Amino acid sequence: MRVTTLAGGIGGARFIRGLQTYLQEAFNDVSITVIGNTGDDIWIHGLRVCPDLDTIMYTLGDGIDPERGWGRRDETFHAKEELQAYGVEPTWFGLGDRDIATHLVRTASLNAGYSLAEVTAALCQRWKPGVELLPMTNDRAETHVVVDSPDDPGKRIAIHFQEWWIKYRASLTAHDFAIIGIENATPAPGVLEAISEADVILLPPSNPVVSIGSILAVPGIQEALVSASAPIVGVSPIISGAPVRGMADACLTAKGIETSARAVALNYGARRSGGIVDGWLVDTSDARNVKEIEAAGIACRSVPLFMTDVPATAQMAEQAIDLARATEHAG
Ligand code: FO1
Repeated sequence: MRVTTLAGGIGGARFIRGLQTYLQEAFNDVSITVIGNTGDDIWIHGLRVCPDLDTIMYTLGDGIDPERGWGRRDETFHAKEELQAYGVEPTWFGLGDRDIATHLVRTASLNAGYSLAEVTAALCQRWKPGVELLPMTNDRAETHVVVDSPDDPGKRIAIHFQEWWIKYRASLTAHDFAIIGIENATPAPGVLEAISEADVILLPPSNPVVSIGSILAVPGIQEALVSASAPIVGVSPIISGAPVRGMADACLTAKGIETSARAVALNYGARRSGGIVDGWLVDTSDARNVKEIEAAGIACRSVPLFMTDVPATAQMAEQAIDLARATEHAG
């Protein structure tokens, strides 16, 4: 059973953790390929940081800080404090001492000419996440957010997604998102094959705009999904009209999408009418939307979607796989 998932950071990583547990119990020969979002990537103090790739690698490799959901467990921030003492900006980014080692290895390897995909595979040799982790692209594709300048509200500026997310906690109204360089980006090696050769393709409950949306924005990836032979099932990141964590609502609003399980499903669209999903899981609290989602051509089930622990997440993953196999993809 070959499963390919697109994934962002914390929500995606936690879902894949449960997917691994379910698949290992239910199938003999299992492989998972994760196509990770790199739109959040940023240069910090000369180091290349890949938040979503690292969150997946650390979560599946058991190096993650379980409370924060990002960065390393048992972390310290002495280097960050020292940089702050020197008055060096940015001071808002939580750069951990253990985490810096990952960025030093990555930056040195990139400077030596290795691709992000090669570097990611090398880092995974230590962390052994149990999945093939591919960046969506090796090329620069950094998400920036168009906001009203805090210093000059009459002016619109684009700030890096991380600054908007961390420094401003998404409190500045996002007028739009621009992924710098995306039009020239190509899918990383293995990405299109992971889509075309999958038995099942899953969209975890990642941020539909800046995580899944950024992956879909890499030229060629959305087309590959539309024409994939595998059924494609998504898991709603919105429960009872609110994101479970993170600030996906601020992102959805910027795109004019209602913050609801139904609206996110319809935004991805039914594959039979040119979209990318054949099936969609909503939480039991959103069961009233199942009929409408089905009417849009998307098979839909309502199941518990709170990833409270690995067993609960494994049950969600089982439901997603089950729905995918029950969904006859017409195309
Ligand atoms: N998120 C925060 O809310 N505050 C931080 O200081 C922070 C630092 C950080 C460092 C490394 C890393 O890999 C992730 C980090 N994140 C932090 C999370 C990150 O901003 C988000 O998880 C993703 O970019 C959005 O999914």
